[in-house]
Amino acid sequence: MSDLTQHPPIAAIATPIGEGGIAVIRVSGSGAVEKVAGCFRGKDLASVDSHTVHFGRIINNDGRIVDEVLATVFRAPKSYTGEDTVEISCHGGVLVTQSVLETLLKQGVRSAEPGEFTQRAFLNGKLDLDQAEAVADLIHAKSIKAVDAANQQLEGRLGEHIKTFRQQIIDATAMVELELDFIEEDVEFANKDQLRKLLVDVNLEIAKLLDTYETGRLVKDGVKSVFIGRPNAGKSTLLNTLIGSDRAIVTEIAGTTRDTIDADWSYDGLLFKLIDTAGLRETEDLIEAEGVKRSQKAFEQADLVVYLKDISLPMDLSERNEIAGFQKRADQTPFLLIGTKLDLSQPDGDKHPEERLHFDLKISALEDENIDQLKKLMKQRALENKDYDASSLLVTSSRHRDALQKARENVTRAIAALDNGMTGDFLSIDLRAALKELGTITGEITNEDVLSSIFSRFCIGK
Ligand SMILES: Nc1nc2c(ncn2[C@@H]2O[C@H](COP(=O)(O)OP(=O)(O)OP(=O)(O)O)[C@@H](O)[C@H]2O)c(=O)[nH]1
Ligand SMILES: [Mg+2]
Repeated sequence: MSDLTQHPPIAAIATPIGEGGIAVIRVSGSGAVEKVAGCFRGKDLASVDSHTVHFGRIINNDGRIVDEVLATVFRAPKSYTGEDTVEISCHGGVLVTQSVLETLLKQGVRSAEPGEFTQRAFLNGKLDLDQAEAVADLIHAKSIKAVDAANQQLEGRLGEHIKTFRQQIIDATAMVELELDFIEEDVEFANKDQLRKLLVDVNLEIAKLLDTYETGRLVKDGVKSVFIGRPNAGKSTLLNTLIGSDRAIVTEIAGTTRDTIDADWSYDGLLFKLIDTAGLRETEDLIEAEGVKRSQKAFEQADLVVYLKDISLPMDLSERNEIAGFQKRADQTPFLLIGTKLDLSQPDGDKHPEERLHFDLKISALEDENIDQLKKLMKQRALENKDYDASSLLVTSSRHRDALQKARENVTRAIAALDNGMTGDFLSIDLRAALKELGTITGEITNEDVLSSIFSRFCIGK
């Protein structure tokens, strides 16, 4: 924990810039209360109790009233940052808010960097690093499931797991190092089996946590769902139907969509990043050809592929091969084959029974037929084979995943060293490396670069 007196006061507007009922300006650091008191007309804030709210006026150097405000005082260490903090609620006008901030800056308070309040909370031991990251995730969350995942992490559930792993590895290291002390006497690992079991168990637990990343990533970032198919299949119509607005241009001309079009869509708490693409066909048109290239690229990056086939038209052999090719290339990525324009298709109009394909669902976006089923199917397929419910702890950050993976590799190496009868000092090196990796998740071990990349994601004032 750092020395609270070392942090000079910083200030920032904590609410979005714009007109609103109230805006909040946050001031934190050593001497923060006294600095605010210097431009506050009302009770002497420097002598009030912690966690109290006071009505007063912010007055500038010329004695002019800047605004009527409420000042909430928090004394260290019982504040978000762990430092003396004042939250000033003022009228939510752009100029008023800016003037209050400027008055504070003239008192010798510095403007805060993005995320600096949360960074101080971390440096002052109020939050682990993974919890600080959860604060940013919570702010950026675009779906209820992403909010749930961030809240689990903010509660410290990930940190608890990491601390348990670390403790188990520390125990193992202690066993190894005890043996090292006796190495002169050529003592065999007395507790070799016990040590091995400890390491195998911890690796299994790390692997279980790692397995949640695939779901965690989808929950946090959204399911990249790519609509592909021939021109005129109804891809743009479906995108517009799902999001409920005319985001993409729809015409009866084949080749209408030229570029990929993205739209966020939430369904049942899960965010989908829908991507409409240019219809696939050979074309001499340079712009359309570039569009088709982009469709292929979007396909390669998809978390869910939705191939749309107009079932009012017969399926020719080349399209059939194309679908089979996409299915094969999709490999592990969930793939849905959807028949479109069900309203136009004839029940027994299939003139090519030998080319019949299994459709996951047939829909009409225009007539709203089976659209609810499609939504359910998309969600079900996206999270298929993923052991997940709302209370599951999910690893949602690639930084955490990388560290867990490296920790696991180091423990695996230690187990191999043990099996190969290597001396304890070899095991000890691997176990210490594993501990270091785990420590980077919660922030016991960190460096400036990691911190600045994490906190630069934050807004100013958080
Ligand atoms: N009857 C009927 N027509 C539809 C349906 N869905 C789309 N259409 C029509 O089919 C035509 C093409 O639709 P789009 O959504 O532009 O097709 P697209 O797949 O985006 O086409 P490109 O952008 O050219 O690749 C338009 O005239 C739509 O109104 C449907 O469910 N039923
Ligand atoms: Mg289109």
